[in-house]
Amino acid sequence: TGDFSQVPPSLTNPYTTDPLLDRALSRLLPKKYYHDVSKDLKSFGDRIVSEIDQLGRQAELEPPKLEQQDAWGNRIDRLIVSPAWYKLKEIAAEEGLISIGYDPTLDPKYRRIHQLSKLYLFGPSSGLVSCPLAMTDGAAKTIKELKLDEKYDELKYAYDRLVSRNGKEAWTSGQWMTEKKGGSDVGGGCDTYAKDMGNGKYLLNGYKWFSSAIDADVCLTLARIIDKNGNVILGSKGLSLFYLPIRNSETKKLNGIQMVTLKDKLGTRQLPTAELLLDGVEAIKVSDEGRGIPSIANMLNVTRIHNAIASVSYMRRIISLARDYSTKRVAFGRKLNEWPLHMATLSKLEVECRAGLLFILEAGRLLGLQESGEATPTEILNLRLMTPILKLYTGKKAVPLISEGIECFGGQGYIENTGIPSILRDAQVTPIWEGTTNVLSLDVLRVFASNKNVLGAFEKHINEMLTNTTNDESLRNCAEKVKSALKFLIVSLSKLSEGNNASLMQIDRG
Ligand code: MFK
Ligand code: FAD
Repeated sequence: TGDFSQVPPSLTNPYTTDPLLDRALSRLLPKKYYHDVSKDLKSFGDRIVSEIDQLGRQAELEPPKLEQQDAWGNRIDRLIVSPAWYKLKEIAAEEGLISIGYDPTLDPKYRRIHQLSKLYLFGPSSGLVSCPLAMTDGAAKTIKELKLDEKYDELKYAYDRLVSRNGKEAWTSGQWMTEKKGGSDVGGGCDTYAKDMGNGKYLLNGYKWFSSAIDADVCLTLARIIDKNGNVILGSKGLSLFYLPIRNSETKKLNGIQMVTLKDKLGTRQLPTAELLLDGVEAIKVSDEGRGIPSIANMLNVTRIHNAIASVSYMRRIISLARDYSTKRVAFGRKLNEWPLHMATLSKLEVECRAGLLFILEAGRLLGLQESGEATPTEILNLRLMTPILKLYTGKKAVPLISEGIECFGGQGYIENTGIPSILRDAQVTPIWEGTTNVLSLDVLRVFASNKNVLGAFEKHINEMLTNTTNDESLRNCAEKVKSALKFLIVSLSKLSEGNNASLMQIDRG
């Protein structure tokens, strides 16, 4: 008679109901630190359920629009974004989602673990504000690593805002690398040119093909400097890194930028991603000439960790909802969680997701060591090596896992106003942006090719992890098998990267 209605899955505090995070943190953090972090994550988890998740949903339902002209034909490029998006940005600042990673009052060895855990809780409810946060973190890291805050007042001012906890004052940053000719091959594809104005400023002209979170305040981008004879250096060695404010601080007008169009995307619809014409953008050169790519790599290596967080947090969300649903939905006379086959399906997803979370926390641990100055050269190498692997592995796993998770809801998983389909749509970007799987695989080879010690460092790391993990005999046997497989991988990679002079493309062909 149609009078049955299914009890929907409900979102519970993502920290207190996470099956692994709390235990992992109690192992990774000293007791007092763990206590504070745990308290913060618990209250943030409550806020996600009571406030943040609805805002994320609102941002999805009110996608951004671009008004290019006013009624009189004046070019205005007015971006209209959901109020929920701005509120989420404010909450992100207040909650310290960037600042925790840089807060001088916190122990630099552990604060990244805290920050990354918080971002992991935030991800699926964030209305894609996770994207500008990733780039903001990347910009702050670049400023710190290159000591730009010590060299330029403007960058010091920007840094303080990027890491601010004041929701009304905090800034976000963009990351404009991709052009029509190349998003992977940035060196080959970059057609943005920089002219020295002689006053410490450059004027940039070019076209940026994908520019996400275009409501940002500042940006890091790449361009080719035109020398006094009008020549440029081609390839990645011709690129330098530039910092720019997106609007003039007084007039609030766009800084020589035209928003040509907003992209119509499969997912990430909450996120304003624009094509931009750079038509005389005032910018500051912040790297040595020709060192643009290695300089922006500081940003890339951080945004790639954020990407992994996004991938695994989407996995976590779909599994948590599916587990809850399995306690509510009845089929063939039993609740779904009483059917062993359904539980076996969920268990497989759990294993993958938990492995992803541990991998992220390991990256956070190594990043904390690097930033506290306590990392050994081996740990620094391992962080460099693991970052692309973490990003490519979690991104690649997320899409099929979430697809399986959607199937756990049957037909309801396919219905838009459950909010479930957007998880799959949004996750589909994680293997693509911030470097596709193949491009990151080549980055792994780049690391092997550039440093002979990386092989030993990796093996040492694996050995230490296995030694510290367990005394259980069967698990140890299993771990030994994993180790043999990794050894095989290391030896194969070592053979591939033997000729250090070979270009990556040659390695690839090999
Ligand atoms: C929700 C969370 C997620 C947030 C997402 C935020 C939204 C933003 C979305 C974006 O997608 S932003 C754009 C992201 N774009 C990419 O990820 C570009 C993909 N392409 C690559 O990663 C290429 O490998 C790269 C362009 C970086 C380099 O290609 P090349 O031209 O073949 O570089 P080459 O000549 O091998 O290296 C140049 C230098 O950079 C070398 O240093 P040296 O000159 O000192 O030898 C490299 O070692 C160095 N390098 C390259 N990648 C590095 C690196 N150094 C450190 N870390 C790396 N990852
Ligand atoms: P291509 O480089 O054309 O790649 C096509 C295929 O070729 C891929 O499968 C790739 O793996 C493969 N391939 C390429 N080179 C090799 C190789 N050497 N060996 C083997 N396989 C290879 N970029 C920004 O700079 N800023 C942003 O804010 C931003 N936001 C984005 C938002 C969204 C929603 C999306 C989808 C993209 C965004 N991007 C952004 C762009 C993104 O980083 C690029 O699309 C991505 O890096 C891939 O570049 P491409 O599109 O040029 O693909």
